[in-house]
Amino acid sequence: MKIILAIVQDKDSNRLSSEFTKNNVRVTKLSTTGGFLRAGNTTFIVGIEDERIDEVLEIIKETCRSREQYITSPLSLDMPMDVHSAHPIEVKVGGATVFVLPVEGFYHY
Ligand code: 2BA
Repeated sequence: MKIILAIVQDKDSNRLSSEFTKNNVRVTKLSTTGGFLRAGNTTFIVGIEDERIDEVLEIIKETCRSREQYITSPLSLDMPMDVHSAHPIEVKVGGATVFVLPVEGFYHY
């Protein structure tokens, strides 16, 4: 068994939830915040048998899109405000950032 942690954009999270449910993939959703943009995103925790990992990765890949976002405010509150920080910077976010982790034990009481 493995744990798949998938960080996705909020805009894709409902569709991804539905796809997981439709394909009988059990999942837990967390509301998370990206450290760089400091904007909300969604982290899915999926506990899955080894032989279904590719199937789950394919669902994520097919459902999550990458998008351009623009940052117009300074990224750090410690950063002094100057004329340069007012320029919008383009950042490409997603489709999904995915980690696959080993599981030592699984108990369901
Ligand atoms: P954020 O940290 O808000 O990052 C949003 C996007 O900003 C990133 O998209 C990337 O394009 C850019 N970015 C992040 N850090 C940067 C930096 N130091 N310099 C320049 N650009 C930077 P993604 O790479 O698609 O990441 C989307 C979200 O996935 C991230 O939101 C974060 O919540 C998570 N994430 C990405 N890589 C991670 C990692 N290695 N560990 C933990 N979480 C990660």
